[in-house]
Amino acid sequence: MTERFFSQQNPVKYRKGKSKSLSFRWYDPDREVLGKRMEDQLRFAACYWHSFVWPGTDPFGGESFMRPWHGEGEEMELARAKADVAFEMFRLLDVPFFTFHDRDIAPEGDTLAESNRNVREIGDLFAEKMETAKVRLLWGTANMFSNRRFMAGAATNPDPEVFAYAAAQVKNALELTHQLGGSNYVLWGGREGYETLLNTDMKRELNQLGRFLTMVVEHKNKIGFKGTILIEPKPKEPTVHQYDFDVGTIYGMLKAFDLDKHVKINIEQNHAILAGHTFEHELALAAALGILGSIDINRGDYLLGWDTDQFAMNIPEMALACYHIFRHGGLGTGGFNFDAKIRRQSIDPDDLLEAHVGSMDACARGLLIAEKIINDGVLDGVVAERYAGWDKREGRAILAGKRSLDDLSKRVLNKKIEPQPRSGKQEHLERLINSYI
Ligand code: XUL
Ligand code: CO
Repeated sequence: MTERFFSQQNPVKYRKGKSKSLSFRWYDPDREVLGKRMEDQLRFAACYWHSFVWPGTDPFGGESFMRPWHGEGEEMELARAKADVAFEMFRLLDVPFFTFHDRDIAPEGDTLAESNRNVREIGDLFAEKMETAKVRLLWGTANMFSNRRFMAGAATNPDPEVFAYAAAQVKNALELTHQLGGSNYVLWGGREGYETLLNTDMKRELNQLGRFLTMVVEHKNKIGFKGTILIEPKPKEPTVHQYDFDVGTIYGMLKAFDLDKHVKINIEQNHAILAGHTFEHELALAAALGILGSIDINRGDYLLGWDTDQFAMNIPEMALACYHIFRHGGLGTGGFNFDAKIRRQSIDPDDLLEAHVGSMDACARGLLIAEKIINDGVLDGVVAERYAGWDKREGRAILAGKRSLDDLSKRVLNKKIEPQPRSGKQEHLERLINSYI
């Protein structure tokens, strides 16, 4: 199945200038950018679920891709065939990382014991393939949202038996991630939210979520997993209101449960938009709070109100995102994970390659633009100048808690202080940034 799935035989390469064959125009893994190889800065990952699990359905239509491993057959055989094609795609794209949910890689059994065994069996196959493949695991995660047992949430379920089941599932997925040398473990709160307040005790559910996250961190330490635990915010969908709403909400939650030193955030572009933010807002806030961990790179359709998870192709957007990521030194153990799906009509296997290559190029070009903006310090100077007063004696004293309302009132009244407004220079800066793009 592997040989015949993609028409391409050899890994996609960087080629200078225009080329008719599928090649990278901007993504040049060995090129040094901001002190590291481009490949080591961007740390691209291809995801298992959208590329190999999703069959092309939408709310109005069924399967459109008709992949061979979605047909009739023994389920574990099909899972192995799917793994062969997945690793073939990782090789052709020359991506350094991949990501998966437990349920993406192996069929669910009649009991959790059987499901766990299936997942571990395919995990062993991954380990075997990874001995000779270049690809590494960026992160693993558990799917605790597809099965109907999770319809009222996993950790935030009103039934403690569902909480326990979710805990047992995460233990298996976290241990497999550790076994495969994963750099991170992700928790996206699939159905950790509510549909209606009429049947919901929010205080209990939030406490349950805090307890669950604490147990994950405790188990990570127990097994000696050195990767980062990441939470992925999303404001809504599938539930009406999700508890992991956005970066700010998660930060508050982590503080409340004393987890802010142990957990970071995986920010997804399309989730930021659904929360009414820009991607840059979420990136800049997480960086400012010291909890920027990794990103799921994709884009929404600005005309549709749901999570379309399209491949990110907009270079100016990527440039500004890269600016916020790399001016703070990059993503550490994180990376750029393509939590992105081809459109339902892109039914040719090679469309998967086209999509990843196009988006890797858009990100690479964004990074190169960001490098120039960072190196020239264009924005740094303006921002530093704007806040300069806070670095002077009086500004520092206020922030250090050395001034009271009385003190400040006296000072303003005695010195007859009348602050002078200054321009925010927005259009000047927009013009400047455009000159880099
Ligand atoms: C859902 C989503 C997930 C997470 C992993 O919107 O983004 O695929 O990335 O569970
Ligand atoms: Co995601």
